[in-house]
Parts: sequence; structure tokens; C-alpha cells
Amino acid sequence: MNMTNMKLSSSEIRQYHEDGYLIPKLSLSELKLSELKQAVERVLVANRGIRPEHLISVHIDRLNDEGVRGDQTFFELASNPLILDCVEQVMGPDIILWGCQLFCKPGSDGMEVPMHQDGNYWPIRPLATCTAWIAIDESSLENGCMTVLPGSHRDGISYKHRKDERENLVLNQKVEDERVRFEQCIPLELDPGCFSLHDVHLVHGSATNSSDRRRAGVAIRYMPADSLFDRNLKKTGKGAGYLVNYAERPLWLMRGKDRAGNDLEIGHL
Ligand SMILES: O=C(O)CCC(=O)C(=O)O
Repeated sequence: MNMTNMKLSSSEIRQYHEDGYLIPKLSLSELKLSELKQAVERVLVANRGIRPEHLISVHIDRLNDEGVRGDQTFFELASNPLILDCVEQVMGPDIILWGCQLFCKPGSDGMEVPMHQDGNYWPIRPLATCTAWIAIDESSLENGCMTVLPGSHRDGISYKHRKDERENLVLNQKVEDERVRFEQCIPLELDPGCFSLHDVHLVHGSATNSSDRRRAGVAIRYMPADSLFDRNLKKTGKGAGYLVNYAERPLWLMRGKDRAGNDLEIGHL
């Protein structure tokens, strides 16, 4: 990586590793943000039967194998060098794009995301992912921004999760572990076009949106290409509360080399 591609300072990189998350002092251009807002409108119209928090694999520009009609704009976002350069600085040069989900919480009935660790759901071994979460609308405490527990990713601990039986949740399991100090959680408030990065082990979630303002954000999942996306570990199912199809999920090598024998052909038509 040459100097001009370096978007993060060494103290920001240190903060990511110490706290498990980071909000870079960067944002998308007005043009990219407005394209993204238009793409949100398109996918909301194209997927009327699906809760807007559940728009999974929205970067796949067709009716995908998880029942969602995606849009190329999200793939373009995932390919944006601004984001990839940051991911490279915290995760290394070999980068696979393996997931993308639009979490659009409508005003007044936006659903809660229970506090969880992403890795609880994912078939990646060794477990590793950096998520870039891009705010499309303003994301604040009032409309249900993400909250995170700084440092909870340390030592790669997988905390106990329990099935949450409440209805109207985006995910159906929550962390329930006496070692986790929820009172130390902090909100990640973001202006539209800004983004956060978080580690696969970070405990995080978000409250309902009872404000009158929509809160749309898109999470892009990148794994280091020396981890394996193990299609036999968790195949297809509604384990998270909605359909995922890891057996046929396409992977894209965005940078560097695949070093783990990942199948980069499955799911590409
Ligand atoms: O959008 C949210 O509120 C939650 C997102 C989340 O849990 C994630 O990106 O892993």
C-alpha cells in the first residue's frame, strides 16, 4: 500500500485494535451519498414484502438466493477505494467481500438489533471480519444508532448468546454473559455518508427507532483471505431469524490473494 492510499493515522489503527471499532474522519462524496439514497429507494420498492432491516446480500444485482432483489450501487460502494483502503489498513491486504446488508429502520417502527457478536452467526474460520457500516441517513440515539461495547472484541472471546423470544427483532439471539458490562456501551452517532468499522468479536446492537426519522445504514462485510468461508459449517437456514444461504453466497476477492482455498465461483451467474 503506498502512502497516498493510507486513509487512517497510526493512532486510528491503534484505536481500532484496542477498542474493536473506529469512526474514521472521512465521508463519501455528496454524489455517492445521493446515489446510495436513490438505491435505497429502489430496493425498498423492489422488496416490498420484506422488512427493510432484513435486506440481506443487497449488493447482488438480481433476485439473490436469499430472496432479496439487490442493486449494483451497493456493490460499487463495497468496491469504493475510500472504504477498502481503511479496511486494508486494519485487516491487511488480502480482502474478500462476503456480505452486505441494508439495515433500514423506518421512522416510528424500526426494529431493535439485540446486543450480539457477529461471529455467533457466521461460517468463517478462523473467525475474522471487518464490517464497514455506512450511514445513509443521519444515525443518532433518537433513531436507533448502533451502540458498541468498546474492547469487548479483545482476546477473541465468543460470549454466550441466548435465543431472544421477543417478536420484531432484527436478529433472534442476544449476548447473555456475566462477563459483559453493558453499562459501558457507547452510541456510534454518524452523519450521512460517514462510516464506522467494527471487528467480528465486538459486542454491539441497536435500539428500536421510535422517532419520526428513518435510519438507514448499510453493513459491508470483508474477511481476510487467509480465513475460509466454510460452506459446510452453516448452510442455508433461518437461524438468525431470516433466510441466509451461505452454501451459495458469492465471494469476491477485492484485493490481494486468496490464501485459504475459498470458492470464489459459487453463486456467480
Ligand atoms: O444497523 C444496525 O443497527 C446493526 C448492524 C449490525 O448489527 C452489524 O452491522 O453487524
